[in-house]
Amino acid sequence: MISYNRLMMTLLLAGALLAGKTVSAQWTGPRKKVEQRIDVKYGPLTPAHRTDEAMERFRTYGLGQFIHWGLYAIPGNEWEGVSARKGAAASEWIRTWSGPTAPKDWKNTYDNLYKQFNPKGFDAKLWAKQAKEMGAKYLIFTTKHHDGFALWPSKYTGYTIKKSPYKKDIVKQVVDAYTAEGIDVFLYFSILEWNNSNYMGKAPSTPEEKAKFNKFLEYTRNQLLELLQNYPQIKGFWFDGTWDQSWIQSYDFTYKLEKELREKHPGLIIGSRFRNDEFGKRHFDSNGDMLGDYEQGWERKMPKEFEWLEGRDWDCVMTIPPNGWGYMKDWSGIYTKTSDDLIDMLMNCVSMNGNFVLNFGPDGNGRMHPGEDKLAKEIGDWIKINGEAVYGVRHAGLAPSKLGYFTKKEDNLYLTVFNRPVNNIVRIAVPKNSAEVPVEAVLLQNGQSLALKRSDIGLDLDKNTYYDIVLPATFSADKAFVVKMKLGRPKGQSDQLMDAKM
Ligand code: JFZ
Repeated sequence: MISYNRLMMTLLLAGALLAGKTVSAQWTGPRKKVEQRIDVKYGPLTPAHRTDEAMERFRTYGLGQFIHWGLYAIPGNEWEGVSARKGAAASEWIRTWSGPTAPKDWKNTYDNLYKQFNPKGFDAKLWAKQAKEMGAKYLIFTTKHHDGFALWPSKYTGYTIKKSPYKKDIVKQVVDAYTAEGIDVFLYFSILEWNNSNYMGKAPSTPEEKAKFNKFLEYTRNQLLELLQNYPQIKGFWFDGTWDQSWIQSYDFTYKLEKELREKHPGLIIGSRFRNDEFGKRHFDSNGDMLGDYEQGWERKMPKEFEWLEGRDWDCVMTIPPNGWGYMKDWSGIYTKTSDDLIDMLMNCVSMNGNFVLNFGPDGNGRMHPGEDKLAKEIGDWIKINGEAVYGVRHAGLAPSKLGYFTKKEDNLYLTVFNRPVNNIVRIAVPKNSAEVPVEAVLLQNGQSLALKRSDIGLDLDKNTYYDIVLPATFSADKAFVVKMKLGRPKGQSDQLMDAKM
């Protein structure tokens, strides 16, 4: 059976190949250096590393929540007892269901789902409260996914929440509720639309096509300005569906639009998935300069090495099932990530200066999946104890440890231990010339002080000094735990080891 992931990538790749273009950055290694810089007119509009308040705040989030909600929540990846797993790339892609398992006249059924969208159990305040309890500092919420259905009463299309029996503005309720909880809101917005007659995937060529697509571009601009006007509290946009040639060829329009959005909304944060340069280079322009404020390509994946990031800001958005962002009623027969998996990913991200964004897909009634409720609670319980190692921290500048992940804040160093050593010695390797070394250690969860000593283990050519922290044999933990260290000046030299003469 072909996996969702493979199917999704196949679809994306097929689209790109049909359009005669190669797929750019795949986030599988360090970026290639550009040999010679060329003149790029449609490059970045913002500095590679913004230092304003909004962006500094982005760097402290640590954990975010993604919510995919729309008409696809009604089927929940199945229809009349038949699973869409074999026929659609992901639950929120269910409109594209095809092949032998697809229901008859499925697209038409899907396009009429709005007539039954009436989530009586929806309470934005409950979601926001849960997100707060989980420890999320920002939310990315789908205002409109690829099906084009707007969860706000947009003036620019008839295909909105207003036409549903529910009627009320969902985006407003979500923005207000999360903002009231002190959680920053970012709006997910898909450019591509599957059933908008003015949209096309290929670059428009005839005058008729060009006129049509220009209408679509104007519509996109109107909707984005409308969102900024309606929900002025938002901190940014999370763009998607920007890979088609029609959009790629509209680089002059998208450049001006980004400029306009930023002018209208100072501090606005936009990721690298919004636009491309005049040579069709997405995420990074032809000179390798990032387009947008943070790297938006770490989707269901993470950099293996901190160095690959070259200091850039980034987020990692993650599903609980292998793939599938919208509601999936049936979680059986697939691996769904555990809170240990997710906390591991969270710490991996923050140890490399990234934010980890966990996706939820509420059902057609507005309720989270019971599995999501459970995970939110478990993550929240863990973060309440260990949050100090998560928020506002930076990469520690130490070589990765096999035991877990380092994070750092001022003169505090944290090691979140996922792999407890059998000898109970948490060994921290610090380069010999370090001005700062661990001088004190405690268990973050209860403040218990831990014995710490320096060990020169006598490895020839070793450039490190080791600080050994002893875990009490009586200490037991069934989840990851954090060793918090104070950093200070090294205390004098160790005794000279007897050197062999060779
Ligand atoms: C997109 C959407 O198609 C999907 O439904 C979901 O909303 C997700 C967050 O974003 O899917 C993508 C987009 C880009 C890549 C992979 C999946 N990519 O660049 O690897």
